[in-house]
Parts: sequence; C-alpha cells; structure tokens
Amino acid sequence: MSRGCFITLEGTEGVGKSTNVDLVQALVTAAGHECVVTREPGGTPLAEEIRDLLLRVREESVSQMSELLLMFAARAQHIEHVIEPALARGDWVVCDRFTDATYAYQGGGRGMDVGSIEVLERLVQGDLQPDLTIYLDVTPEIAAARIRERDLDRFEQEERIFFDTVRTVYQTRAQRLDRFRVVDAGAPLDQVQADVRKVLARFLAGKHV
Ligand code: Z5A
Repeated sequence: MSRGCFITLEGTEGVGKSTNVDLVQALVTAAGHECVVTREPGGTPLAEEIRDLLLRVREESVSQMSELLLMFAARAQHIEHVIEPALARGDWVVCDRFTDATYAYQGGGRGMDVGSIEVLERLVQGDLQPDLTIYLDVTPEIAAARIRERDLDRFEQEERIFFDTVRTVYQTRAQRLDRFRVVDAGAPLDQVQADVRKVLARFLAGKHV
C-alpha cells in the first residue's frame, strides 16, 4: 500500500478555502482515492476544543506565545490521530490550512520569530509536509467584504495591516516553495474553480493517477 498524498488549502480569511475544499475532495475521490477532509486548527475533538479557545473573542489578551503553542498543540493531536494514520493507510488528506498559516499569521501578522516556528514545526511534524498547497490569493478588501455579515472571530477582528502582512508572507512562501500553486481567488467562483481543477489535474497527472 503506497502512502497517500497530503493537500492543503491556504489563504486569508474569507478567501474561499471552505468553498473549494469540497471541490478538491470531489476531484480526488473521482480519481479513485479515499479522501479525508479536515481543517486546522481542529480536526479531532481535542483540537476542535483548542480551536474554540483560539478563536473566541475574550477580555483577557492572549499572549502571542500562548497562541503559537496552542496552534502546535492542536496540530500535534491532529497529525497523530488523523493525518498520519490516513496517509499511512493510503488515503489522501485534504486540509483547510496547515503550518503555512502559522508562518503567515503568527510569523507575519503577529511578527513572531520565524526561528521559533521552525523549531516547533520540526518538533511536531518531523518530515511531514504537504505534497501540494493550493494558495487562494485575494486582496484583504475583497476577503473582508465576503465575510462582512458574520460575527467576526478573534483573528477576523484584526486591522487591515495584519492581513496585508499575512498575505505578503503567503506570497513569499508561494514563490519560494515548489509545492505551492497560486490561484487568483478574486475572480468569480466559476473561474476560481476552473483554476483549481487545472491545478488538481496537473498534480494527479504527475502522480500518474
Ligand atoms: N490560524 C492561525 O492564526 N494560525 C494557524 O496556524 C492556523 C490558523 C492553522 C481560523 O481559520 C483562524 O485561525 C484563521 C487563521 C488562524 N483566522 N482568520 N482570519 P479558518 O480557516 O477557520 O478561518 P477563516 O479563514 O476565517 O475561514 P473562512 O472565514 O471560512 O474563510 P474561507 O473558508 O476561506 O472562505 P469561505 O467560507 O469558503 O467563503 C467565504 C464567503 O465567500 C462565502 O460566502 C462564499 O460563498 C464566498 N465566496 C467564496 N469564493 C468566492 C468567489 N470566488 N467569489 C465570490 N464569493 C466567494
């Protein structure tokens, strides 16, 4: 049994990750693979509790280090109980956000030391990295407009400069890392989904499936 593939979707808030996860799942399944869909922070009962702690708006200010460690605590749980077992049995995993989000939000938005993130990444993930990362790129204005009607969580309440920095980190990583494919998510949904289909088709062709 060969190991499954690990696909992540990334981007700022409201960019359309949840919308496109379903499409990626459908394409992977149509190619004949069992597909596990999951998300971060979250993906197991304990990790979902940590997600709730992280996203809830509260009076007490959350220290940046607490935020970073909670992200990786949730990730450790998620990897051990969901991601690694699925990949080991040959399933494909499609995950809404992973560690690129930590570099973008905690490293970029919060301005935390990237060296500390690298240490935790190594500790928690070992050699585990996504095989393909679909980065949905959009201006913070368009993304914010898409979620305007919602009750905003603790991250979504950040200032515009925060999301500009998050986007810059994502764009830099997308240029630097081969596993990234960038999709213009400011386009109408039909176009975005056509582009996601193309990315998946090329990836599947490269895997000879
Ligand atoms: N976070 C972190 O700081 N560090 C980490 O390591 C990790 C996460 C893993 C929760 O993540 C927060 O955790 C996140 C970063 C932080 N906070 N922020 N901001 P999340 O992924 O759950 O939160 P989110 O990014 O806010 O998810 P979201 O709001 O659900 O966004 P989305 O999934 O990208 O968007 P969507 O729900 O698919 O679409 C939003 C709306 O736009 C919806 O009405 C769609 O119908 C519409 N849409 C989608 N695409 C289009 C197009 N192309 N045109 C028009 N309308 C569209």
